[in-house]
Amino acid sequence: MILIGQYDSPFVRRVALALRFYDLPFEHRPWSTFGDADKIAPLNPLRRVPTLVLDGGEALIESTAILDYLDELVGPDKAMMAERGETRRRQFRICALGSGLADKGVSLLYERVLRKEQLDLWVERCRGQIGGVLDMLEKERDAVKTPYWFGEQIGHADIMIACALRFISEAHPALFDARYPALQAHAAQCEVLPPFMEIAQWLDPPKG
Ligand SMILES: N[C@@H](CCC(=O)N[C@@H](CS)C(=O)NCC(=O)O)C(=O)O
Repeated sequence: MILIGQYDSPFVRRVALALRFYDLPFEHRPWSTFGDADKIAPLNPLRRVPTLVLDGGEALIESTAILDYLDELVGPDKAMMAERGETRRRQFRICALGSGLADKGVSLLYERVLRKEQLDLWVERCRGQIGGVLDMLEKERDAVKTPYWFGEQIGHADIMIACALRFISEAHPALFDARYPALQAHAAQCEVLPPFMEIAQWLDPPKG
């Protein structure tokens, strides 16, 4: 398998981390969505990452869909997400809040680096959405009594949140601060794990 995209993307990173936690070998092509768009386009006309190219040449897109494939590959005993039922729904909700948080962080970053003049309406909306999600996640993480969000083992939800938090803290440091001690502890706990230390890249934003 070939994973396309740089590890400063929270979405690419969550996929790379799942591959590592599952011990699935992969090649990495750290192509930039802007600088290497022409190389990505034949595989994914959206020119977005992550894109995961399977051994037969099929290209999977969207981190959630890619993880769904990987979960199927490793089987339900090893998968970092429940197979069905209420736990799966709750896990998907946390993943969705985390990926939405990352999405809004990316939008806000693009607004800053790609536009000559920022649109206040959009900036304020993104900031409000990021703050709202962080407030909700902080309360919920604080109430969790197990080491990870859904028990003793790390799962996709933990990884997504940690990847989103690192991205927000690098792209928008003023938005993720001491108001969020439970989330800061969650991020710190994940970032010291060997796969997180290995699969990491300082943010390198696109240039306008
Ligand atoms: N929902 C997508 C989001 C992926 C995404 O936003 N990737 C960014 C990099 S962090 C990207 O490709 N940006 C270029 C673009 O959207 O044009 C996923 O989960 O895979």
